[in-house]
Amino acid sequence: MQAVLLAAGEGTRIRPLSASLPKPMLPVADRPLVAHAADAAVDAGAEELVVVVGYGAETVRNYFGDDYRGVPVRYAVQDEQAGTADAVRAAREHLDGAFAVLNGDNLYDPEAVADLFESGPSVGAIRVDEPSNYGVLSTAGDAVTDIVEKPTDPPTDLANAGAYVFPAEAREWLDVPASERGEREITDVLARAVEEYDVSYVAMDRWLDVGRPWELLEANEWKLAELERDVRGEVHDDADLRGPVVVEEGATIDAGVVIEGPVLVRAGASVGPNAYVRGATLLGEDAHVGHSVEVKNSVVGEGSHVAHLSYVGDSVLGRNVNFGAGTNVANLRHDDEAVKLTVKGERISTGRRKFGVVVGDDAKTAINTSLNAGVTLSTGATTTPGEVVTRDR
Ligand code: TTP
Repeated sequence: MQAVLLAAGEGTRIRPLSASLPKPMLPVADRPLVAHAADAAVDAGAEELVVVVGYGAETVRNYFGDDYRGVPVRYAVQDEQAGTADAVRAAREHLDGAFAVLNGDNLYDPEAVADLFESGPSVGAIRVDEPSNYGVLSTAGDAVTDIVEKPTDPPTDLANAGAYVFPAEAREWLDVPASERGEREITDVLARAVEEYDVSYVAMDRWLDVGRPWELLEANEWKLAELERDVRGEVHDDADLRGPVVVEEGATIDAGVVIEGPVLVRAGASVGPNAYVRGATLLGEDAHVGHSVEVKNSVVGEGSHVAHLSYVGDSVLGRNVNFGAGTNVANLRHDDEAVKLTVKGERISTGRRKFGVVVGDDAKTAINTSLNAGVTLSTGATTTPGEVVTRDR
């Protein structure tokens, strides 16, 4: 079976992190977000991947090439992000037979994806506490009888997890009209499948839709927790690596460093001397964490430097960020309320008691900058020495 991966979106809600990389290419442990969905598809037996690209298409193509783990890869270009059904329509000419569709920005339970591929036509589902925020499945036994968007009176607690196997005929059903929010939705194609076929659902144990910056952190928490200790880089005798720590070949850990897993130090990254890195943390390729720096539960993007006397907690730093000496991040409010973050101009609760900052690519902080919890620094932003930053910039 072919698997269509939807990876044409920019990820406007995850800005500024998506400035130079489309959201599906943001790092989750040792690979881009979309590669986790590709892995689930390949492990489930996909014979071909059809990747729908648009925003940042080249980075996606460069990553997968024309073969991913022995499975041929083709591309379809969606020029305008007109909806998920429209994205699959862009791939239509490549489709031949029953096909699967996975979102390139979702993390799936891989075993459930394998079940889904075996039991098509089918849809992945996740049990949620507040179904009225989701597309909800009506069911009779294992069969889906309907799908309702954000119902006030949800028929079940089974939310649509954005993973589908469609019958070959669905290729002809992709020209659905735009929905109320103006997008051509794949769920309307699913509704047609439910009318004409027996569609089963497969409940996933775990699922995550990465839309906002803190969900990228959550995605890394999930995938870094699956790490097994593997140390290939250069580690000084006086460094102390505890638990599931991965140090890739070409990374260096200097004297006096303590690392408590799960932590992944990617190729070319360097830590120390005298640094403390706590899980779940990803230090991207060529990142540097230097003397007297503590990094906890964070993503430090490729080429970013936190070189001296700093604290970074529960934060996401993009690529080539530079934190000046003494830059400190607050990650907890004194009233113990969940930290809020700006998403498309609106302050939204992250639902997390601990959350630090989001820093766009190429941003630079001056010495002794204090960054308040929930602050976003945009791409290339700078601060002045000693500044206390309490608002986004
Ligand atoms: P969304 O998360 O709804 O959209 P997005 O990725 O553009 O993000 P944002 O809302 O923050 O701007 O998309 C779900 C998945 O489908 C995601 O993997 C991107 C993909 N997609 C397309 O490929 N084409 C489209 O037209 C749309 C709407 C989504």
